[in-house]
Amino acid sequence: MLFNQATFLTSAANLRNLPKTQLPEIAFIGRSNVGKSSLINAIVGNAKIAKTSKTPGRTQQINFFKLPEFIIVDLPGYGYASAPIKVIQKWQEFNLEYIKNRQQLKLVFILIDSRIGFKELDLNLIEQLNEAGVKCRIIYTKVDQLNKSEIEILKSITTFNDRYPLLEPNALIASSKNKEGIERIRKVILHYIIS
Ligand SMILES: Nc1nc2c(ncn2[C@@H]2O[C@H](COP(=O)(O)OP(=O)(O)OP(=O)(O)O)[C@@H](O)[C@H]2O)c(=O)[nH]1
Ligand SMILES: [Mg+2]
Repeated sequence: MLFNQATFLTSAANLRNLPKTQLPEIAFIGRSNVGKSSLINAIVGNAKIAKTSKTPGRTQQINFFKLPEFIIVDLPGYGYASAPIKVIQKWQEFNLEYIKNRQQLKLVFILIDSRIGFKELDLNLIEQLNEAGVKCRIIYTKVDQLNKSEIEILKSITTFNDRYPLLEPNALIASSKNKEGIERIRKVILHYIIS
């Protein structure tokens, strides 16, 4: 299967170091500790490819993972992180520079911790993605912490789309722990890299 052929390609801390490929890219962004790196590992079926941590702010550069036909991008988290505020602001500026300048970026998954919900920074991000003309889609993470009816409620949420036309209406759900929702996310990725 295509997904388990992922390999680490490179890390970048500024625009000059972005990999010079034309392959389509799918990026994952969200608050620190929301589960971005864990989700990437679950999607590619390799628990060690993206470094995960209990300490928020683990991913401090943009990490690129290469698959045969596309690239998965792990973006540094925003919100709280165990790093000085100036350093965090720098990652955020770089995240936005990447998002605004990357021609081959097909979709940004915005991860929201299903137990916490949306924060102001998440809404700011959706706004900025819309201004940049980049499609985005919500994934609620860590749904292994919810019961069935709470999960059903999350799946039925289709808000914000009238305000943010580039936000795809149907949110996805995921658990890196019990792998719920992972196959669906793989299908969605394949859809966007060919569109
Ligand atoms: N219960 C549960 N915990 C999870 C899940 N995914 C991640 N975690 C935990 O959440 C913590 C953060 O996970 P990461 O994948 O490192 O989060 P991240 O968003 O990459 O964090 P930064 O790189 O710091 O921005 C770790 O302790 C993980 O074990 C999940 O699906 N379920
Ligand atoms: Mg990470």
